[in-house]
Amino acid sequence: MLKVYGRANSINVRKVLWMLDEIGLPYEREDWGRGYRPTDDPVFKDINPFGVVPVIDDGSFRLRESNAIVRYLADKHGRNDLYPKAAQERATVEAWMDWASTDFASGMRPVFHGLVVKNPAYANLVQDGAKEWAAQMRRFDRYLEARGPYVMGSTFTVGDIPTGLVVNRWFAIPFDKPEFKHLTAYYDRLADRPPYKAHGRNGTP
Ligand SMILES: N[C@@H](CCC(=O)N[C@@H](CS)C(=O)NCC(=O)O)C(=O)O
Repeated sequence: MLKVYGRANSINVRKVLWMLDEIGLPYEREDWGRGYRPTDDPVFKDINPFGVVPVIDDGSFRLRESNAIVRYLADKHGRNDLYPKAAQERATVEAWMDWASTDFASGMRPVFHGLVVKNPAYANLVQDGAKEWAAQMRRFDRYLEARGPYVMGSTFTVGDIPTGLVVNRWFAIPFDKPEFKHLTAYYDRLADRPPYKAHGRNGTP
């Protein structure tokens, strides 16, 4: 059976768990990371020398990097509906995944680590992070209005997975934030999917 290494409250592990449920694939999971066994444990360093979760074992094949794992699972299980084969569509989905893990998430990190993890190193960075995050959300809200309802338009794809998890954090972390109508509708629309309710909009920021 496929094995996932990583705590279920990690935003990056949640991408993988969400995808596994989209496919309906059974898996086992081992807790590693903050609050559990540390990722600098020599046992884990052997699993992923870079010391972060998630990692999967699929038979004799081991893979790290959440977005790569999501795409691998889609390909392996023939889910071209979620990860299109055509080069231009595929590249566009990948661009969404890259963006959601970089620009879209960069303001989120200080807000999350400052307010949720309560790491004092982030305390002075929360305000600027919240501003940057809101600017990204405003752009995304406008995009959804013009070209939604999903990142690729009319259909849900793996491009919505990293994006949907950042959006969950936006709503699940209590802080002073602007309201965005189309973003709220996106958050509600994703919640129609049981895998998102299980691993995204599940009460955990
Ligand atoms: N680029 C990596 C980032 C992985 C990452 O930063 N994982 C965090 C959790 S979200 C981690 O392992 N943190 C250390 C810990 O939990 O102890 C990916 O997308 O998989």
